[in-house]
Amino acid sequence: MYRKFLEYLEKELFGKFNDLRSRPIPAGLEANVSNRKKNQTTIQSWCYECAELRKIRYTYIDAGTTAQVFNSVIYPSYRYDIPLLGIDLLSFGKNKILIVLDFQPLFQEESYLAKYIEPMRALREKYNDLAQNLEMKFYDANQYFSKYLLFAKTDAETVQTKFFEAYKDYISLYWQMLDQAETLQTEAEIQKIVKAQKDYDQYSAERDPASGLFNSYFGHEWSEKFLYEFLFENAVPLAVPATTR
Ligand code: BLA
Repeated sequence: MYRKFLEYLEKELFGKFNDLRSRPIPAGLEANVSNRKKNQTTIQSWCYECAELRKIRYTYIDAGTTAQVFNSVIYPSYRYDIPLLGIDLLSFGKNKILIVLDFQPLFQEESYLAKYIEPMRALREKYNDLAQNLEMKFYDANQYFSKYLLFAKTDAETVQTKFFEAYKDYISLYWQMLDQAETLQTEAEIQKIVKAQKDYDQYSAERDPASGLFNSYFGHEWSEKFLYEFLFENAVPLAVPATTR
């Protein structure tokens, strides 16, 4: 269902960044297969880096008609303060399709939003139908999300047509923002970004609505490793009393 989204992102990356190289994924986390449910489920991940982007990761979950998920985060180099590109495309069964696409702001100050989120406004208006102001149950919409995110419950036809157009437009705008980004000059400015990206990982690892899904397919141990050693590797697992481990 979302393969063409993965392929498009991959082609863009390889076409645009000639220094793109694989970034290691910890052993055992690149892929897994589960037979716990009625459909065999596979999960596969890819990870790259280049001078401008310190971590580009994407994951595909394929449980046949039961579930299809494409999830990706692009983390810019610490020398840039631009938002992360976040993509989460989900499909469960026939009728539950959820798409989320955003430039995820590292800060919520007015000046930051004016610089990096306002440029999304025209696209958000163009794709108004895909921005449904749905309520968030897991995340806080005011942290690491922008007001111009695309977030919609939709159907397969819309995903392949209108949303694919939106996806290409948002990615193109993201590359433009990256091309125009000025490099931070002082160590203090850079350390502020290191911390902000780390905070994003911590927040995301703790809230991730997928952890239940990973647990049910791949077990708790694998899922925790996947979350804390790959998806959000700069997050530190919360201390759990030894007796409940
Ligand atoms: C929701 N994302 C979800 C849900 C799942 C995932 C299972 C809940 C769907 C539901 O039943 O309502 C799945 N999240 C994943 C998977 C991974 C993951 C498979 O991290 C990792 C492989 N989520 C992101 C990113 C964004 C994002 C980068 O990982 C940013 C665009 C957004 N996902 C996002 C939002 C929701 C969601 C906003 C709705 C959550 C809510 O209601 O609070």
